[in-house]
This record gives sequence, C-alpha cells and structure tokens, in this order.
Amino acid sequence: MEMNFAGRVLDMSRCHVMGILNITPDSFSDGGQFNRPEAALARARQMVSDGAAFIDVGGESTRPGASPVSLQEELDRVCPVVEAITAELDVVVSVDTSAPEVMAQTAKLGAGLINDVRALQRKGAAEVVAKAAVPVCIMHIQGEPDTMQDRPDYRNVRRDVSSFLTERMRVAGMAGVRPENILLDPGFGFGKSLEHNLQLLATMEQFQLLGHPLLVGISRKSMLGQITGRDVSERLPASLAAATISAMKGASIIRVHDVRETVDAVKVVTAMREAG
Ligand code: 7PJ
Repeated sequence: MEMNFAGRVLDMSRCHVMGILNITPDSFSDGGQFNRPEAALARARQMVSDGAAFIDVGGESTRPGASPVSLQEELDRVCPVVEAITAELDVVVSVDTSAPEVMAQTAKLGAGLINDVRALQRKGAAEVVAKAAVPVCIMHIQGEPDTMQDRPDYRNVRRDVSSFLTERMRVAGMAGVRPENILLDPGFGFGKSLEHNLQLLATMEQFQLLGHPLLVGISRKSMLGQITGRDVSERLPASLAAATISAMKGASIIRVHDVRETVDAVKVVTAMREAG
C-alpha cells in the first residue's frame, strides 16, 4: 500500500508521524510563536530530525471561536513556509487548509498533501485537488469549526462518520480525484462529544474497511483534558496513549505536536507488529 506524496513514496501499511506547524497568531497550544518563516523552518527542522515524515503547515485556526482569516492572510502565512521547507528538508509538506486558492498555490510550491478539515466542501476545492493530482486527507466534521461543539448529534457516530466520508469520496471522485490519492480521518473533536470521540477511538479499525489509509489527530485535544483533568500543556502522556492506540488500530499517519516522543511510541508498536 504505497502512496506518492509529490515524489516521496511512503508505505502506508506502516505508521508515520506528522508534526504540527501552526502559523497562526492564535494557535491554542504553541502560542503562535513560530510566526516568521525562519522560526517556522527551525521548528520544522527539529521535527524532521525527531523523525517526522510529514509537516502539517496550517495558517487558519480551526479552534472553536477562533477568528476567521482572509484568503490573502492565509496565503501570506503559509506559502513562504511551504516554499522554505520543501527547498531544504526531506519531508512531505502537508497543508492544513480548506481554501482552494491555498491548495492550488501550495501544490505548485511542492506541497505533497492537502489536509482539509472541511472535506473539500468549499466550492472548487475538489476540482483543484484533482487538477494538482496531489494526495488529500478527507476529514469528517459536523458543522463549522466555530459552532461545531454546540450540539454534536449522531444516530450512530461510527456509521454516520463512515457515510459522510463515503459521500465526500464520491464527490471528490466525480471531480476527478483519484482513489489512490485519498486518505481518511474520523476528525476527533470536530463536532463530537467525549462519548462520540471515545466510540470512534474504540472502533477506529473499522474505518480501514473503507479502503484508504487513515490519518488521526488526537494530540493535546480537549477529549484528553476531559478524560485526565489536565491542562493542554500537560497532556503529553495522554496524547502518547492515544497515539499508541491509534497505531495499534491501523492508523497510517498520526498528527501530533510532540514528534520525538510519539515516534518512540510508534516504534514500539511497529516493532511488536514486525515480530508477530
Ligand atoms: C486535525 C486536523 C485532525 C486532521 C486539526 C487540533 C485542531 N487535521 N487539524 N485531523 N485537527 N486531518 O490540532 O487540535 O484531527 S486542528
């Protein structure tokens, strides 16, 4: 199960770590201190030497209540960083965006993955991804980021998330996105109560039946705060537990803030798997 990310070919039957690089002034967990391209590049270098196979560059905060960012502002934040990382580092650059224009421009600059938490629902997004012929992560979300936690509601969360992903894959396919370029993500925390998140975690392996590699992001999320009572700065142990569970349940990419520690946790799962 290989996937080609702008020339970098990875075996998706293995588990890889994606480091989060927020280029937002209001990022909830790093305070947005990696604002300038040079500082962002330094952080990316560190994550690559810690073992990240992907760097996920994001210029829009999807935190509930975050202020919206203009297209020009998002382009100004993200493009220089994508350019700098692809020029220097041996890593797949992923771009966390829902804006078709950002997808198009960053794909031209060498981005190897489009990570859209709105599942290509913005007008023209699927067409841009198809034309760029770049892999895309389609994530489940219920509602819009600013209001999604108001009243999350499902008949059966696993089945509802599956149906949504299947429908979004159909729309992407109609626009010309090739199946071998699609990754899926159940979208932890995106319009979900703690119970919904736990049901998705418990049944994660079933999403493999959809036939695409899985990407999972749980790092430092509020569901871990709800379980442990810990503040965001003290959620590393809980994040490692969630990463380990995800790796055991077949996730191909784990999106995290703490790359070095997560790489070690994933190595234990991989070693066990290779021995068995
Ligand atoms: C996710 C994401 C996730 C994917 C964010 C945060 C919120 N992209 N972007 N999956 N979460 N694919 O990191 O807490 O879970 S932003």
